[in-house]
Amino acid sequence: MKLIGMYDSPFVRRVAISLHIQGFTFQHLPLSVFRNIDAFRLYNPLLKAPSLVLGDGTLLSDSSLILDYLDEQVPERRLIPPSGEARWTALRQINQAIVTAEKAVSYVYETVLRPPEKHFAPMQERARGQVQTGLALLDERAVALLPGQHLNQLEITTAVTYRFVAHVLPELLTDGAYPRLAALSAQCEALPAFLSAPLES
Ligand SMILES: N[C@@H](CCC(=O)N[C@@H](CS)C(=O)NCC(=O)O)C(=O)O
Repeated sequence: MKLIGMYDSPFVRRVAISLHIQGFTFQHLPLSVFRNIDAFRLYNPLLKAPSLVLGDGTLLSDSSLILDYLDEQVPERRLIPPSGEARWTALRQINQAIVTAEKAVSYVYETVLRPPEKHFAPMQERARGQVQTGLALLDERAVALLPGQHLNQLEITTAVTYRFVAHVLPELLTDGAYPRLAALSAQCEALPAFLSAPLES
């Protein structure tokens, strides 16, 4: 399996961490969707990260689709419950983390990719506010890990989202703004799976 995309993408990073936790062997190709367009296009003409190329050449793109595929390959090590109320609760909560990460990515696109003369303050403020709202929702239910606890996808995606926001919008996290999230993030970032996919690599 080949995972294409950079770990400064929260979507790529949550897939890499999940692959590690679920015991898959994979090759990581740290190609940027913006700086390595020609090379990236060889794997995915739609230029979306993450892209996962399976052994038979099948391309999977979109982190949720990839994670669903991985869970099906190793049912005994699933990271999202297979069915019922537990599944829908997990998916609903994971979606809040995903949207928070998407809005932080939007903020980067608005402020870094867009040239200064094309900046539009209302869109920047909107994305910032959505990130803050998302973090508050995630913080309400973030719970510290118990020693030796197996991670699930909600914890992985929540921790990856927090770390990404810490990277791109550090000013939102001052003064202990999200204490439960900060504690969960610190615990997760010390784990081998998270260390195997460093955001700044
Ligand atoms: N919902 C998607 C979001 C993926 C995404 O937006 N990835 C960004 C990199 S962080 C990307 O591919 N950007 C290039 C583009 O959208 O053209 C997922 O979960 O995989």
